[in-house]
Parts: sequence; C-alpha cells; structure tokens
Amino acid sequence: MVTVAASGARAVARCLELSRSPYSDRADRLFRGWLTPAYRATIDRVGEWMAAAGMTVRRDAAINLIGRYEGTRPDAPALVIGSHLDSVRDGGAYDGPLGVMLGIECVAALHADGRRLPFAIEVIGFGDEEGSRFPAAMLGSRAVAGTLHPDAADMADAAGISVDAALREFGSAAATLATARRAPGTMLAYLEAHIEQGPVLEADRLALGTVTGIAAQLRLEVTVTGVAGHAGTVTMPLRRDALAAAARMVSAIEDIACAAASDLVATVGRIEVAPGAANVIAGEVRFTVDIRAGATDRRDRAGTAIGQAMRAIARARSVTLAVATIHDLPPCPCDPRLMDLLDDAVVATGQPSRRLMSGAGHDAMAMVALGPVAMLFIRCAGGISHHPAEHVDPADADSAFAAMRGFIDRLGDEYRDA
Ligand code: HGY
Ligand code: MN
Ligand code: MN
Repeated sequence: MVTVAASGARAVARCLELSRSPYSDRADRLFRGWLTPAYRATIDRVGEWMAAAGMTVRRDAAINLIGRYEGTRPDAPALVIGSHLDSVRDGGAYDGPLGVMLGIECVAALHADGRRLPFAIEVIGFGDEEGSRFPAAMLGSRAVAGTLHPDAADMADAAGISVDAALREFGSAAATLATARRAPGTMLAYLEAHIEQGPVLEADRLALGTVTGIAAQLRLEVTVTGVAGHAGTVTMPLRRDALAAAARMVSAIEDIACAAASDLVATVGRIEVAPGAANVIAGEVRFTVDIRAGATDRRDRAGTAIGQAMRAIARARSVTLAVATIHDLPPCPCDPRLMDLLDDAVVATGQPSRRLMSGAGHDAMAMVALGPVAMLFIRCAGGISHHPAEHVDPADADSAFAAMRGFIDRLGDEYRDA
C-alpha cells in the first residue's frame, strides 16, 4: 500500500473528507454534534489515522479521542496538541478538525522518521467545543481540565436527550465524567492550531499568526415573559408582548456594544418565540447573549449595562425578565515563552512573525488550567468561518505543518537542555 507522506495538504484533504456523510448529521450541510452518529463515525475514522501515525488511541469518559506517541522519558509530562471535532450548524470543514489533523500529521512525520522527543505527544480531538448540541460549550476540554460545571451532565439537547443518556450511547455515563480529568503536572504545554476565523492574516498577506490571548466570554440565556393573546382582539395599550419587548432589548444590546467603541462585541445569536403563531401575541421569548472583550472588566461593564437596559425595558412593558449565565470564561493569555518558540518556528518557514488576539473561543481556554498554552492561527479565505464557505489553502496548511514541527523540535531542545 502506498503511504502518503505527512503534510498540511493531507490534513486539509482529511478535513474535507470529514465534512461529508457519514461524518455529518445533516445530508445537505455540515453539522457534527457531540455524541451523535456522525461523531461516532468521525472518531472511528480519526482513530484510524492516529493509529496509522504510530499512536496508541483511546477515548476518555467524555468520549474525547486521544492519540499518544511515546517519548524517550516515560515520566515526562506530555506535549498536548488538540482542537475540537464537533461543528456548528451549517459550519465549515476546518474549524476544529484542522488542528487535530495537523497534530496527527506532526506525529506521523516523527513516526516515519523513527524519531522520538524526550516527552510524549498526545493529540486530542475534543468532542464538544461549540456547544452546538447542549446549552454549554467546551464540555470536552473542560472534562479534561477538570473544570466541568457540576450540573453539566443534567443538560439536555433540543430533543430532551440528556448528556448522561448521550454518553451512555457511547458506553460512558455522566457519573464517570470526572475520570476524564487529566492528572495535574502531566501536561508540559498545550498547542492548538486553528483557522483565524477573521480577516487579519489575509489582510497582512500572511499564512500564519501567533496568538497572544483569547478574549473573555460571557454567555447568557434571557427569558422574557409577557401574556399571549389574540392578535386581532387585544388592543395595543393592553398588550404585554414578549417579542416586542425582546426586540427592544436586542437593539439595546447592539447599541451598548457599538457605543463601547472597543474590542467589545455582543451577539444575540438564537431567539425562540412561544407560541410562535402569526395570529398570537408572543407570550414568551428566549434568546442568547454572547458578550466578549479582551479584558474581563470591559466585558463585565457591558454585561452590567445590558442587564440594566433589559430590566428597564421589562418594567416599561410590564413583562418579566429572567437572566441565566450559561458560561463565564475569563480571558486566556498564551504563554510568553511558548509564543517566542512559535514565533521562531513561524519565521523559519520564511514569513515574518505576526502576533494577534483571538476573539473566537478555543479549547485552549479550558486547557490553560493544566499548563501553558500556545495557539497558531492559519489564514482562512475572507476570514469566513462558521459557514460552508470556510476555506484553507493547502499551501498555508503546509506552512502550519512546518511551523508546528519547528515548535515541537524547539520545545524538545529546550526540554533536553533544562
Ligand atoms: O464561539 C466561539 O468563539 C467558538 O467558535 N466556539
Ligand atoms: Mn467555532
Ligand atoms: Mn473552533
């Protein structure tokens, strides 16, 4: 059998393979939820690629997929290279899987050359980063980091299937999620390669960037409760229209974010109206609010202003308001020493180093609880992501592959000399 040499281009091709049936839960577009049939097919396939790259392969209690390539010092903490295998609804092929595939390519190259580092390398495909099936996000990497919310297992998806029931489909269970936690002191460093999902690298005509940090995130679920009624008979002054109130709240949220004139962003991405009939005044509206900024205080000032604005609107319109925090993620600084190593490795590929912030969230935000993290950004066409038009040039993936191997070698040299 002809073995294809490891490369970034092969990582791109594998991401494309995974974007089609049976690795998507939708025939007409890409959606791969955690613990779905498409997820099962995906970890089977990616597990084959990990094994072919010389790794031992296992699944932890959160059904994250973990490949391990031993080092020369069995007791040394491991370099973990990871990203996520789940996708958003109607997503692109590269957000998540590209970082996992590139990790496999780096190990495959070492294996082909018969090389070992002083430390093991583990490649982790996290099962849930997007939160596209269950309400909260990053359940896979949080399980590994040991930072799962206590009631995470009680959450249910839109069909009412709980995390526990979904795990049982894979031979695990909520009660054993704690066993996915990685023992402290066993991770030397975490490296995540990920598409930029923004326009900066393309605007600078660069293939790669070194991430300096990841923005703080606050995600809320807002419930506005009014009184449903007949659209034809309830006069305007007597209405307690939950959707009209929610609409003003959504506009107020956008106004507050725009007025901040900073890196602050706020998004209402999902809204559900009940009962949702054309001739019925809305009785209840639920919507999400996603607030992000590079610094927690900027994020929280906006959160406070948004809460005040929503309460004032609720009072003025005689509707009730309930706000639940879905997740609250502090900003994640990348490690200065690892950033320097990554910069050197990027420069060795022939392009200048370029540092930039990440407004998008990543599993590195969870993994930083276990040790120092570094992220490598890869240019994506038009900065488009969370969209079927997401595209990566195989040549840029080859540059990322070269930079990651340079990073691994530099980390190995540093570890040997320590
Ligand atoms: O929401 C995010 O930033 C990530 O894509 N999950
Ligand atoms: Mn994403
Ligand atoms: Mn992602």
